[in-house]
Amino acid sequence: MCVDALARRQRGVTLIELIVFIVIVSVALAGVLSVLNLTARSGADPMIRKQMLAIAEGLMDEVAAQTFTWCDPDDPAAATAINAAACATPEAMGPEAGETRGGAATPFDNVNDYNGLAAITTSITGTAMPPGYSAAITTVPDALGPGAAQVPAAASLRIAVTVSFNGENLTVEGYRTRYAPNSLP
Ligand SMILES: [Ca+2]
Ligand SMILES: [Ca+2]
Repeated sequence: MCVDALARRQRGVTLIELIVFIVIVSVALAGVLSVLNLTARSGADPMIRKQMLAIAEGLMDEVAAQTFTWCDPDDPAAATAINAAACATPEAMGPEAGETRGGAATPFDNVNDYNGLAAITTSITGTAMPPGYSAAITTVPDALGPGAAQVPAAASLRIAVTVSFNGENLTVEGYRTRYAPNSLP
């Protein structure tokens, strides 16, 4: 191979070609970055979403850990009742008279006591949530599962915890079934 041919083969790229390449890549990159920037700006702040989720999950655990008895736990029939008709004081939807969340004398003692609780800004022990966050809870009778294996609405509550921050809402839903209706707190 002559020296001339070897030199041609090892020519590489010229400065002009390199500059054109850089310009094309820059334009393409600018396009991709502007889309990413738009997505990041219009999307919710991930830190806030994470905080909302943590609050919602904490409240969901609190509600689901409650008993789901037919009677108010103070009712003498609470440990034996097989339906609400067997109770002098059935556990009705929402809190019974005088009950408050985490109250010293008559605390919430059933999953359904949380139905309609709103403007929650503390944990059950009174620890304040971060400023600006608040939550609301509903518990709605809702049949769970398909066909013959279905848990009837009387024995299944759909719990919805909605956490709000600065006009944004995040809802976490879960089910609590009446699997131990005579276990008392
Ligand atoms: Ca109650
Ligand atoms: Ca109740």
